[in-house]
Amino acid sequence: MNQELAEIFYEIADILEMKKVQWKPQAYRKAARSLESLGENVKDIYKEKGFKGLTEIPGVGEGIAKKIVQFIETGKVIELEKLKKKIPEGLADMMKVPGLGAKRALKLYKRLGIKSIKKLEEAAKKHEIQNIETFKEKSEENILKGIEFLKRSKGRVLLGYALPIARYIESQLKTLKEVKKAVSAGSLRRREETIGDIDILIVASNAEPVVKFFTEMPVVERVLAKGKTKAVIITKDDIQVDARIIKPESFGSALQYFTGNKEHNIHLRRLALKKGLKLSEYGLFKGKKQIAGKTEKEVYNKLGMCYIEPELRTDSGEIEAALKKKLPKLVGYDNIKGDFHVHSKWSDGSDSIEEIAKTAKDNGLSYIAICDHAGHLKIAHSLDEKRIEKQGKEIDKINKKLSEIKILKGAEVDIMADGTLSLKNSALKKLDIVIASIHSGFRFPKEKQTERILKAMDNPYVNILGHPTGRLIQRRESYEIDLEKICEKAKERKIALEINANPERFDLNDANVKEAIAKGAKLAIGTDSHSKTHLSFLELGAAIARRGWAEKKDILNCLSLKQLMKFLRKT
Ligand code: DGT
Ligand code: CA
Ligand code: CA
Ligand code: ZN
Repeated sequence: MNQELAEIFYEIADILEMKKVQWKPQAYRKAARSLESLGENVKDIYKEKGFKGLTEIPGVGEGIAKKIVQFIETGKVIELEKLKKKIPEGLADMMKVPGLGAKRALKLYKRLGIKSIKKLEEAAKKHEIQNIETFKEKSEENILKGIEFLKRSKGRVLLGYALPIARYIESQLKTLKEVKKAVSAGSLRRREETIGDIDILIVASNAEPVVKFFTEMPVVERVLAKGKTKAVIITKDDIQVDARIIKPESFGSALQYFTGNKEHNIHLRRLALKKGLKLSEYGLFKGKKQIAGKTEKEVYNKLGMCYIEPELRTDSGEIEAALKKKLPKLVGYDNIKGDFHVHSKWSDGSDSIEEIAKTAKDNGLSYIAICDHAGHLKIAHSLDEKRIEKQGKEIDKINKKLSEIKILKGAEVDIMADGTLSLKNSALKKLDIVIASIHSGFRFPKEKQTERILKAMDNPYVNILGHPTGRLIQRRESYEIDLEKICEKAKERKIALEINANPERFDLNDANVKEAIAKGAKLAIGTDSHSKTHLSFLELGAAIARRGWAEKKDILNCLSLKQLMKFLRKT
């Protein structure tokens, strides 16, 4: 239900944007983002706390709450139906093609009458699009890539969205007296950026009541399968959840097997066979005798290697490293001391600095950087020099008031087309921390884009390069850059590359992180929070770092405040 609603709100935002409506698109997107990261189903919230409960969801005002109620009651949001009537069917789908977007989709419709993804694909293949102004041969390639991309991502859910739901279901299951353990395995446990389905493993004293409970939970929309020790359901949010009841003696090997991934499993099984052993979800066997299986560690150790963290299990070198006992000591989730990228009410966030700081403190952080949009761009209520001064004074006051947490004065400035920044050095100089990001001009050719970023990184006050590749998962591919050069520059200039932990971004991603570390660059995890509830994305950022084989020394967030201030000071 939450995801469906989020998609409806994204769609409304896209259409409104196409119609050049101001502000509203941002409000809808904010609500959509918030719904996506909500653990509880809006339907349940409405049931328990009524209309008021809905308005307490960050980013949801009365207007949007009404639309949520409408959807709960009728399965529709009339606003979207109305908007859609004004644009041709299929055009809304076209707008979702990464690299095309709302405006250009509309242009193709007007000029070529294209109003479906199928027709779009045909036109691109027949090279009919490159003749339209602002489109080129390259655009056709990009459109085809975008369509492929869309087809691939269909049916998968963002990790940041699936994780709270999985945890919620685990906690529900644990309320049963029969349930000893309930753990999510699969891609979710590996912290992949998107999840096909959630796989929950349960150890229980008696399977029958557990299966009954699982298939009758309030979040269940449909039951796809129901057996003695296995069941499959679809939640109201349209996520498939597989549950299996496992015997305690094979819990470790089951967890190992169902965590995967498939390639990692196949590689392990091959190694087992070489040793004359047999590995399955039931255990590690020598002939008929089980020699391991109660814990995962036991399984890995008996195969002659050290334990491999789930985030690394992709068969991309981790098994070889584990055999040689050369795996990195991964950065831990509890090593993360702060957040570098937080927006407040001062720009386009929804909470005050004090509220955010209190939540951060409750979450156990020792510092956060308030980095609101700054500069002369009209987007997102950017702060000018004067407002930055004022904000600084507010931060001073709150810092005096709150102990145990330090708020750093920061800003997220735009990298302009020519590589200059949206705020003058005289203003940047006064800040503790500066993030520079690209928010426009995504389509520059690789060389120009890279030059632009490198130039921005030469600015003496930049500390972090924000969402370095610009991609949005399932929605927009990365802009073209020479990441290698950027990593080298980052090292040289003592600039950290951001791991933007927003569930839609994950930017840098795991593979990029690995590359950055190899090049000697440091990384800075930032949640890009636009609400205090988003601060919890920090753990997703840590997961990306871990998937990228990062150690503590690679991650700026592991520094103490004192060490950090030293790093940020440039001479
Ligand atoms: P997903 O759900 O598409 O995001 O990805 P996974 O990795 O969660 O895949 P899923 O749910 O199909 O299966 C869960 C795990 O079960 C998978 O990671 C590894 C294991 N598994 C599934 N199919 C096979 C298979 O054919 N061979 C082996 N060795 N393992 C498998
Ligand atoms: Ca799965
Ligand atoms: Ca599955
Ligand atoms: Zn930001």
